[in-house]
Amino acid sequence: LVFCSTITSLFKCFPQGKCHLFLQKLGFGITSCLESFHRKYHYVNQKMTWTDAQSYCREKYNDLATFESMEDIEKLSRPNMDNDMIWMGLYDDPNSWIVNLGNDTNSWRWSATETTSRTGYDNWSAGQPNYDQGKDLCVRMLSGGSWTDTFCTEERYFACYEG
Ligand SMILES: [Ca+2]
Repeated sequence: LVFCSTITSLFKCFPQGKCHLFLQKLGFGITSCLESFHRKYHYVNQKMTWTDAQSYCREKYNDLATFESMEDIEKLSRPNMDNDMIWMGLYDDPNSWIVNLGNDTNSWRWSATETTSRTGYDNWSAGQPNYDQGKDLCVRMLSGGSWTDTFCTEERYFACYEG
């Protein structure tokens, strides 16, 4: 959200003609912001392992959900009584594990791109990710929207997205 509002405020200075250079440098950021604007999220009311959920989303929509801002997370509509944790499209490459998810080289990958984050956005719960000796390789989202890494073989409801 901060990321997108920064870009929006830069657009406001455009009439004075002073922001062309900034906008060129932020071109990639704008693309990401617009993609995020067009995203639609779908809650799937079936319990599956992370890998099966990924296959389901790839067949019916684009992929397991990518979230690049709190605004993205707020777009996902979940059933009122759902306090369960759900699968989202983030997973870990155990060969290059490091604790942080940033826009630098690290082990966290979005399913949709098979690459690490473009924006560096994350919403980890306190103390997460904790890797658990290499067994926590898939990411689930709590009802409040924060993330924890866990076993991929758990069967959970999940979120897909398109756009
Ligand atoms: Ca964990």
